[in-house]
Amino acid sequence: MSAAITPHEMAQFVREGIVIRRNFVDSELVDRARLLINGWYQGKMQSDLIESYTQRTFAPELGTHPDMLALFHESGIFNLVASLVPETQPVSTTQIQIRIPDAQGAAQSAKAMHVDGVACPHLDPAELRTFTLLVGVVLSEVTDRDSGALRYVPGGHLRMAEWFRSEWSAGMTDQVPPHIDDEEGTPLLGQPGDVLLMHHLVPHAVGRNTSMTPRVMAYFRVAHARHAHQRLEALRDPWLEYAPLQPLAI
Ligand SMILES: O=C(O)CCC(=O)C(=O)O
Repeated sequence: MSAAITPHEMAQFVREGIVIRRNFVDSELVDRARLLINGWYQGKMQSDLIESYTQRTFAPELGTHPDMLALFHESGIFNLVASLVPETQPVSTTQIQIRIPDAQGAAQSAKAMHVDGVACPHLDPAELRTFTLLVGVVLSEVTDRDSGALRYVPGGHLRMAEWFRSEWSAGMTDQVPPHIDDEEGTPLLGQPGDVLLMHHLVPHAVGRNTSMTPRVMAYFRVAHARHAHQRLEALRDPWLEYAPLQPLAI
């Protein structure tokens, strides 16, 4: 399988804001990460912190573990990313997100449609914690939408950019406009080792897990080298930070 993004995938990314590479990460890397997370889940997870883990990350102490970062740096993902965003800041941390089975009675809250880092419920609404590209590595089988699948709105990056240009202003508490909030989203179903590349502006949500197994994802947030200086512009121009896609996006 090609390590770089193909022309077909580039066109899909421009249109839908996502590309999925199936069975991309070597099973040995996936197994190492899963072993770590499973050990944490069984031995160290604190039930009174589930809301905080859900808002930020599960297993915070594993975010910089070499076996987690290897999913990004040793799998070939870095090359996929470089063909979309050639100049990036170093990726040095992992967000681990688990959707706990309802049957375990953890009362984990759902996440409504949002784009990361804009009007986050746990942050000052005027503060932007945006980035350029979200990379997700599937670490558990996800067979249907109610097994805790991430749900995304294909093409929503273009609709969000239009909203940021025309209606949004800093400090608003709405995370998305009503026409996005009404969307159910497409569930990301898959197998361990599948990789999602998703434009930061693609709105997404996540809800319940009626299956018997935890749904586990590792996420990496990739920021363009200049992102900290152009957060607002990047919300309004979806291709500002994707130089290789600019010729395709007119
Ligand atoms: O649990 C997930 O897969 C989604 C997480 C998410 O949307 C977020 O952390 O912002």
